Amino acid sequence: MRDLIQISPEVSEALRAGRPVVALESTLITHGLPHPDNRDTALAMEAAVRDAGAVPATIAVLSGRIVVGLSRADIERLAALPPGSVRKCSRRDLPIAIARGEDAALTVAATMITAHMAGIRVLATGGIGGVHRGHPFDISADLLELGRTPVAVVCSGAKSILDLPLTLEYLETQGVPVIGFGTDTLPGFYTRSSGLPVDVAVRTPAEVAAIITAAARLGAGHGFVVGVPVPEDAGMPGGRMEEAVAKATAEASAKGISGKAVTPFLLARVAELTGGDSRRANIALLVNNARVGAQVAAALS
Ligand code: PSU
Ligand code: MN
Repeated sequence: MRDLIQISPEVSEALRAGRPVVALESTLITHGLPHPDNRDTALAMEAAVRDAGAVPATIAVLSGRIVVGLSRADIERLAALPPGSVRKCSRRDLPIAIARGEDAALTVAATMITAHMAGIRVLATGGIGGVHRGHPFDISADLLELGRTPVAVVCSGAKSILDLPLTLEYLETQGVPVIGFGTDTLPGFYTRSSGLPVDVAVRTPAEVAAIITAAARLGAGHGFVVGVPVPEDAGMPGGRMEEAVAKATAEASAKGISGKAVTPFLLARVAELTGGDSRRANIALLVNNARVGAQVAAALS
């Protein structure tokens, strides 16, 4: 097992002692944000987890080995790699990256799988993948993973480049509870609300922990979406965002961009079209979600 997965001493000690640990994904470093924002944001997320009293575990595949708890040097190196030079790994890509001894970045789905292997129950990120607009069969593997792996994903909903009503329908089919943290609607990623109702609105990390604990007692194998709105001062007006998203989506279709390239293309294009405002919102919500993830992990432990 040790040549398959390596858990950093800090993370494994925390897990052994029952102290809170929060998993963080690496795709946002290699595919979600440009250098040096990616490095700064990944380090700021780790700092936010620590400030809230938990241990961060950023996860990637390095030289074909799952590493749970990247070092600062690992994060800096991944962040500086040329865009497109590492594999974006979801469930189906993991065995390929491992067998070939690659360095690879993990999506929410692959981070859930590897966090669960390590015994981590909470993951924080920006937005989960979902059902793509106009392409109802392009469904992120994140949604399937949420249905089968017991990890709570603290996020600001699904990226607003997606079809949010269909994404919620799919989560329902997969049996995934959608919890609103301080909100009764699914957050709209760059905007505080999508206007779509969640399954339950809670105000405290303890309430989230109680639901996760109840699922464990039921023997339920599914995960959770814990939706946290982007902080007030960084959120964007819905109309302006919608315009940029519609334009970027049409461009992606016209250019024939497909598969796992779609999400990175849309994120980058929307940032261009909004003069960087969407990226500022993205960074603010990532750091805030890391903090809330730590609070939930603390309530669970
Ligand atoms: N959230 C962000 N930026 C990102 C992603 C999420 O703020 O880059 C990544 C996550 O890794 C997520 C992936 O799992 O996009 C979804 O990709 P796809 O739609 O191809 O499944
Ligand atoms: Mn897809």
